[in-house]
Formats: sequence, structure tokens, C-alpha cells
Amino acid sequence: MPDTQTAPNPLFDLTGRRALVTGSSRGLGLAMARGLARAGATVVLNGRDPATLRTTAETLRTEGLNVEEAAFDVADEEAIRRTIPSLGPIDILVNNAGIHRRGPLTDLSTEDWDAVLRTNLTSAFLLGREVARGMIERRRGKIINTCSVMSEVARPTIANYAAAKGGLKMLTRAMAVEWGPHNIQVNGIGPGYMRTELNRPLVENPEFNQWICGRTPLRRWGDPEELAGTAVYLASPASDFITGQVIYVDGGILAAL
Ligand code: GCO
Repeated sequence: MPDTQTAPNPLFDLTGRRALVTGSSRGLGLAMARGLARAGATVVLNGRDPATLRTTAETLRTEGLNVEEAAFDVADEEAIRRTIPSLGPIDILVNNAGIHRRGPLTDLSTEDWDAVLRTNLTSAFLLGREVARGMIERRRGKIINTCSVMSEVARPTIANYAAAKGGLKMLTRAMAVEWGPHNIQVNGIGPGYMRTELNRPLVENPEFNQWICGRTPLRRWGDPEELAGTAVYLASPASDFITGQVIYVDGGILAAL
């Protein structure tokens, strides 16, 4: 009789699965990558800078986790076409890479608009299209798109980001509808205000910090590690009948007026 106290719960066991997590050198992507690896997956880390990616990979390896490295720009279609086939079968794709280029809409440059849409939205299409081909052949796959509370609401100075994250919510549903017959589940994770490098200017702004904590029912910023459980859930057999959904990990901010 197996020792049920220590055996991983098969509902959440990712042993033998290979996951690609984009933008996983740091922040939300690193937290989700660590969670998936702790659940047994071999995780392919991604970032644009090979040196930063190597440092992160070595840290996770010292924790006894199985990780590989794939440095490429998720906005670069040719790099995607070249790299994805070399990674071996990908069972779990987490489209997490994202950037911010904040500024008033009337002053927003077309370059800043295009850069955010390409990295935060188009990349999920490019990677999803490439990775789904293998998932369709194997008749099994999990795709998780990092959406945002900005998939539902907006605030001034982030129109490009909100448009991209709103689009990513609908791309999640479109992927779910199109690839569901192939037993591929596609869902989104919608972080609330999390303590990340991208948000450091906001966390360190006393007025913004007070506003966000006041608007958030749990009265605090989230920690990136608080996304890991939802990522493992959506990557595991526990969510095999869930697709086309976005789970918000937001401290309740979307529930509040
Ligand atoms: C901002 C923040 C948000 C959060 C996150 C919320 O400028 O308002 O950076 O975009 O990072 O996306 O889900």
C-alpha cells in the first residue's frame, strides 16, 4: 500500500510533463515555473537575456528542480519557429511574458503601443500556434495565458496594456473553443496587484500604494508565489474539464466597487 501521506496527489501531479513558461527569469513567471517544477514538471525557462536566465536556472537547480533554458524573444516569430521544435514535446505552455510602457493615451507613441501589443498578446498567438501542433498530435495539452485584472477593467496611462490583456482573455476563449476537441485545455490566470519589478514604481508610490490597498478587499499587494497554486491547478489533471476560463488571483479587487 503506497504511503498516501507522502505520495503526490495524482490530481495535481505533473511528473513526466514538460512545461514552457515564458518570461520566467523573474517575477510572476519565475513563481509559476517554480510551482510547476515542485509539482514534478520539467520546466523550460524563457527570457530574452541568456545570462539572467542561467542565473535563475541555477538557483532552481540548487532547489532540486528540473529546469532547462530557452533564451528567445517571444515577440520574434523567426526565433519561435526556430526554437520551439528544438525543445521537445511541450505539454504545458504558460504564456506569461509581458512588458509595460505606461503613459497618457494622447502621448502614447505608436512604437510603445505596438511593443506592448506584440509582447503581451501577439506572442501568445505565435507560441500557441507553434506549440498546439504537437499537443494536437498527442491529443493532450494545457495552455495558460497570464491575463490581468486589466482584462476586465482599466485605469489611466495603461491603455496599451489593458487592450493587450483584454485581447488575451478573448484569445484564451478562442483557443479553448478551437482546440478543445483535441483535448487541449486553455485558461487564463488574472493576477491582481502583485509585488513585481514591473510594479515597483507603484508599490513605492505612497499614494498609489494606499489607493490599491484600500481598493483591494484583502488590503494588501499579492506576492508572485501566490499565483503558483493556480498555475499548478490549471496545468494538472484536476482541471481537465475546465477550459475557456480566467481565474483571478486578485485579493478580491474585481469584486469591489
Ligand atoms: C498598473 C499595474 C497593473 C498590474 C496588473 C494587474 O500599471 O496598473 O502594473 O497593470 O501590474 O496587470 O493585473
